[in-house]
Amino acid sequence: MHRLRTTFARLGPLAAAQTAQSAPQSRLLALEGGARTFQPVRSLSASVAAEPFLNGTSSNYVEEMYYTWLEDPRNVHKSWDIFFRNANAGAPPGAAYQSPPPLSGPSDGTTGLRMLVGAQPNVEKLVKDHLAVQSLIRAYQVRGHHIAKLDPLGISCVDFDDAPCTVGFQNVGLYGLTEGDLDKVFRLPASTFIGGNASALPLREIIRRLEMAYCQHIGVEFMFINDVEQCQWIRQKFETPGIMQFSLEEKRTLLGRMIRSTRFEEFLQRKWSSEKRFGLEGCESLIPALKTIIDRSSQCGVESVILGMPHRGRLNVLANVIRKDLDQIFCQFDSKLEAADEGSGDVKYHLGMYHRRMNRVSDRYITLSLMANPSHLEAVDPVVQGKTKAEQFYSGDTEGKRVMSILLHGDAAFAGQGIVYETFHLSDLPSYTTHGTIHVVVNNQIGFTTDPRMARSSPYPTDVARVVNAPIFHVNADDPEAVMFVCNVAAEWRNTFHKDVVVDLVSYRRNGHNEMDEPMFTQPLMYKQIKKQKGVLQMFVEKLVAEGVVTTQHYEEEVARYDKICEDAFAHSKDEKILHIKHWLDSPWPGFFTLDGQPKTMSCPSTGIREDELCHIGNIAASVPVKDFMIHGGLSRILKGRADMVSQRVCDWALGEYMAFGSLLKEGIHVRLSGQDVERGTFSHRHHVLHDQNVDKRICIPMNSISPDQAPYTVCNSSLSEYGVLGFELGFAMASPKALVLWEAQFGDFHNTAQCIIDQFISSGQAKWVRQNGIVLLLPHGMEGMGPEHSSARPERFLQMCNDDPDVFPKVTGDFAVHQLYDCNWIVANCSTPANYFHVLRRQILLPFRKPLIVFTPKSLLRHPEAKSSFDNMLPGTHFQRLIPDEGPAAVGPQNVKRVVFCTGKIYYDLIRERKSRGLEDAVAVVRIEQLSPFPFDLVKAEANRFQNADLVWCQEEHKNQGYYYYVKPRLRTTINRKRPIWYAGREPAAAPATGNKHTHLTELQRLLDAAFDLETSPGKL
Ligand SMILES: Cc1ncc(C[n+]2csc(CCOP(=O)(O)OP(=O)(O)O)c2C)c(N)n1
Ligand SMILES: [Mg+2]
Repeated sequence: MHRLRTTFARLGPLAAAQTAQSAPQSRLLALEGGARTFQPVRSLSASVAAEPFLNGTSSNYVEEMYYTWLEDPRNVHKSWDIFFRNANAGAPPGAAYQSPPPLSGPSDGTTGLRMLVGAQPNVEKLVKDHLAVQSLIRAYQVRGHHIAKLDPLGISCVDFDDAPCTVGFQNVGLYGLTEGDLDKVFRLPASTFIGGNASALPLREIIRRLEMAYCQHIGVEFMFINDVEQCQWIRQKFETPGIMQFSLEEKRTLLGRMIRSTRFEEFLQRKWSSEKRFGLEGCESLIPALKTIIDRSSQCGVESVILGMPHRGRLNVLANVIRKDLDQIFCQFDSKLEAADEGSGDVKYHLGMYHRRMNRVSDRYITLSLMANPSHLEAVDPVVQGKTKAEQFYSGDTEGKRVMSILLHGDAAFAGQGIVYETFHLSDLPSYTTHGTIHVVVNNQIGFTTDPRMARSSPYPTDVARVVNAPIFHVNADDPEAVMFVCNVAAEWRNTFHKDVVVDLVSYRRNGHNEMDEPMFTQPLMYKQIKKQKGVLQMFVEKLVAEGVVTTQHYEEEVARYDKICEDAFAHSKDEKILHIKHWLDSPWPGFFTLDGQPKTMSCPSTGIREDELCHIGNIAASVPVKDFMIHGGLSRILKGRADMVSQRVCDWALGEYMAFGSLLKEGIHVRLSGQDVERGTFSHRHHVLHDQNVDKRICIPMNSISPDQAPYTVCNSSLSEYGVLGFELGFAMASPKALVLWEAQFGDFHNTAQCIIDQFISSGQAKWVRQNGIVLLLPHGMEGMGPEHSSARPERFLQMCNDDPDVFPKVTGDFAVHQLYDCNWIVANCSTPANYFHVLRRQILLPFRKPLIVFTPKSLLRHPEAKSSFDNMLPGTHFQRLIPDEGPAAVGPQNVKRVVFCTGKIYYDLIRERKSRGLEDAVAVVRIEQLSPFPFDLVKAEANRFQNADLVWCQEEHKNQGYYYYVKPRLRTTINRKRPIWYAGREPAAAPATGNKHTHLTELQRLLDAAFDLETSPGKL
């Protein structure tokens, strides 16, 4: 909104000028400022001889006279007035000039002078011509890219909806100009830089320069940008005559980079001709493009660059941009090498990398990291953004001057994947901005076998970037100098405006989708053309030799030198005996592990805290630590309720969370909670950000007032995105192990739109890429009669992906709980008490390693009078309870217990209510499994053994094909060694997670409670 207003104000004067059509022409011209044509000058060349006072040296003076006359003819001497009237009226050479009247002549000053024609009609023509030229210039700026020679193959199918071309010499008629106007001189408007030092040019030259700027190998899309200053900046970068020139040194460096890029792929092709590598052939200039961006950014002060990219050209980027040792890359091709690390590992074109080195161009150190990523195209985009944001945050880089990201994209994926759009929409949000990302599209005009006509509905693959006003630089990738030029501009843009920018490398794909793939099946004509296409390196070196920049001999020596580097590395790679995925780590955590990458201990201290700390944090949670701050009356009651709880030494869910966050902050751990409406909390229970009821935008975050040396607390409402925001937070959590990063879904079921992040990164990231991550997912879950949506966070899906073996009872030795956690791929918990929630959050940080944590969180329990915890359960010595045994009468006389009902989460409260109403408190024990995965085999076994005479029941409120049933069933059976039957009390299988009918909901609930407590009949067998 703020931006819109600014834009409107800036557009103001222009709008006024546009509506001033009825004003006298002279005034109109004056309003247009410098945008004026000067007809006498354009007739100069023809009339110099006839009107000798018009010559090169007097032209400035004549021009000034002319403009003064335009503003008001009375401001100049009568002789000039007559001259300009006649000239404008089209007087032939020599006829416009009349001798000045005598100074003592008649007062009107015109007597005796020959006025050829009235000035009015020709001033109109003058205005029209000037506007026409201005429109033409603008047309080039807006649409020049339509006719730029972007496609190296010359077969481009960019579809502009058959809109006719509006630029070019042949189209001047569209603007009311004629061929005869081409040699007339026009004053240039302030909105162009094509003149250089000249303020006026003949129309022919204007067009020529515009064609040079906008219609060669670079197509610039930027005129949709709302900010006038930004548009001017771009115009200056592309229009200034002679701006695209490089020194000999720069050209030679560029050649060297092209050699490396090209010969690297050729080397791999020679050595491993039948291996998939997703080579870069056809877009080799990607390597100099990235190197140029990095060099320029480094010169501008950037110290760390985080890259995300898909498969195409990845090995080349690792080798020639990040500078991974070539032997390390080559040994990845050796199928006989054994893996040194646990886990699945990943294919070579998905692995990441981290490297710090000196940048030779800037003479400064720079850290480059390429994030490991799954095959799912574009999924890594938000992850890169999150990691970049975190690095900026932890290094105090509030404006993104030192840390930046570069994202690479394929043309088909950039247009097709919605996550690209979600990521763009994070780019300018205060808690998510990385202050500008440089996007580079490897636009090879094909996606696997699909050509752009079938792959997108927009003309360019890059149109999605327009939503955030990012300028888009299309460039013919067969022109390395043009590529280098736009990459420099892109880096400067990012450094100047700290906004996103796109470089679209229009190229082709010389091979099929991979090296084994036959492209002629589906794109025969395109590939016939490609076969004829000379390689970009060859064309470039021919050009440089012709220009005298290098000799053929120099070129050949350079090629031989690089080939030898590859050969030597290949020889070394044979010495490698074992593959270390650890060498491909993209986010090291220095100091967190031992030098061998192991946890420093294998135990976890108590997660409880002192009573005075609980009270202090509780009181902060109940206060408004800012003077004269008026909060809402309803909130005052909530805060008062918190204060009462503190005095009674109890916590509800929100206060338990407060205690966990507050205590970690006090211990120097940064806490970041992100998601939709998390500041208040979907269920209006959290209220971490208070709003002054009288002052707009005045807010207060009491969590940041816990202690003067605490770590900062970040709580941020996110955009309405799950995929993008969860990916972002995952990336944020990757940067440091000393932070608790949480993402909360509005309702648990919405996590399914982020499934890709969960499947490809969270559940399997460590196994694939040996990197750990302690992200926490908070997923509101529970069957509360609210219908099929909003009820289930789909625990079954998370549990299905757990890696603990259901059929093997583990060895219980040492600190079993910690070892189990170390071995698991993630932790799944369903806490039934605020204290346990408090402990599980704190344990995330106090563990000597990091694992993702999935917590199913309550809705109605947030306000349930019994869902409260005493401070006693949070004091030093206490810890997270993986299982909460029955502590009532059943525990006192276990031999009398007839049934043990195992359950998890909210159903516990329904069960104990029902048990009480049936008077079965000593006959039925209710045991809560709080940590579902890794499964607490040891504790479940102890409970089963305790109640030897009881039958065993698994009770859940979810439908049988959902919830926990299929996960706990084999594990319970393994625990009791299949010696006792276990029964099931729960809902029948169903397609939808819950009924939409309240009555049915209650009937179903009662039925499952009946099944759980009817001791005479056994429910269905598990
Ligand atoms: C989300 C997703 N869907 C489908 C695929 C399968 N796939 C792999 S590469 C590819 C084509 C990608 O085309 P483009 O983005 O233009 O990149 P290019 O391969 O041309 O470099 C497809 C469809 C994938 N990897 N990820
Ligand atoms: Mg493509």
